[in-house]
Amino acid sequence: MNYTQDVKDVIGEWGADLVGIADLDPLRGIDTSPETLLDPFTRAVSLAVRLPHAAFEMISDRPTPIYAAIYQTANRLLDDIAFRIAQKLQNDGWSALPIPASQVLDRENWYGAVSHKAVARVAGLGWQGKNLLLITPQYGSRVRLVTVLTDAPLVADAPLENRCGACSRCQDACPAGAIKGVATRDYYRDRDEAMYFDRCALKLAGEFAALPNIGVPICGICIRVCPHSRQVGM
Ligand code: B12
Repeated sequence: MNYTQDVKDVIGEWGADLVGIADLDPLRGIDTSPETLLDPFTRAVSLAVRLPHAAFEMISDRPTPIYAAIYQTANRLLDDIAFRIAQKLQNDGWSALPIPASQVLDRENWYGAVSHKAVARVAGLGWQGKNLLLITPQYGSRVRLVTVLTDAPLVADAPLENRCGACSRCQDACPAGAIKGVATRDYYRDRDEAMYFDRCALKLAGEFAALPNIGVPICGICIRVCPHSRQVGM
């Protein structure tokens, strides 16, 4: 337990706002690239950085250039912290692999190496909301995530219960009409259960990415309207 707490403490000092440990057993069999990605590992360190609240308050019906810049800065920070965690675990005698924060390996079907949200959910950072995003009790969805796979004997955290209830604000606000509003107790088995996925991808990667000074597939509206995101740090 002391080693786990030491690792968590140092990750906090490096700039993470939330950190949890996932047992990888419940995640075996989820889509990964390559398929064998999880095989050498038993645990994942999942961490989140909180995004500036004010950046979301500026968003009305489209992403802003400031949010586009913050998105890229957050990805760099996450990748730096993940690299340092892997370095520390490796120096302590364990194997560790940082997964890039926002790398897309398949631009037709929009997949990364492994879902950071699925890992974060198992690590107890939050639940998977109707907007398909990870919602944390502390900061709602106003966080970005990263994962470090490892075989270090870290003590795993427990998942949290879904707290979306009957809320449909993300569904009502989505500019692509992409959110179905389906409730889940634990997680959506595939993204089509929660979303008309193509509508979201088309809006973000097409129309929004083409806006002046945006250039990346972002939106932020389902994050801004979520009451779990709004109640904090105002
Ligand atoms: C490709 C991608 C996109 C694509 C496709 C998104 C999508 N819905 O899959 C596009 C460009 C459209 C996109 C849009 C957005 N994205 Co994006 N995206 C990614 C990326 C790079 C890969 C996602 C991926 O591989 N998905 C594959 C699907 C199948 O996985 P999944 O939906 O996460 O989870 C599935 C399974 O894992 C399973 N599952 C979930 N939990 C569990 C638990 C267990 C035990 C099991 C067995 C299974 C299981 O259920 C899900 C359905 O199959 C990730 C980074 C990453 N590597 O995770 C960021 C990421 C998901 N994006 C993120 C964000 C914030 C966004 C946007 C809000 C854009 C923005 N920044 O403004 C929108 C939101 C869209 C939405 N509401 O879903 C964040 C989410 C942060 C959070 N708080 O949840 C991530 C994690 C990036 C990051 N480093 O933080 N994104």
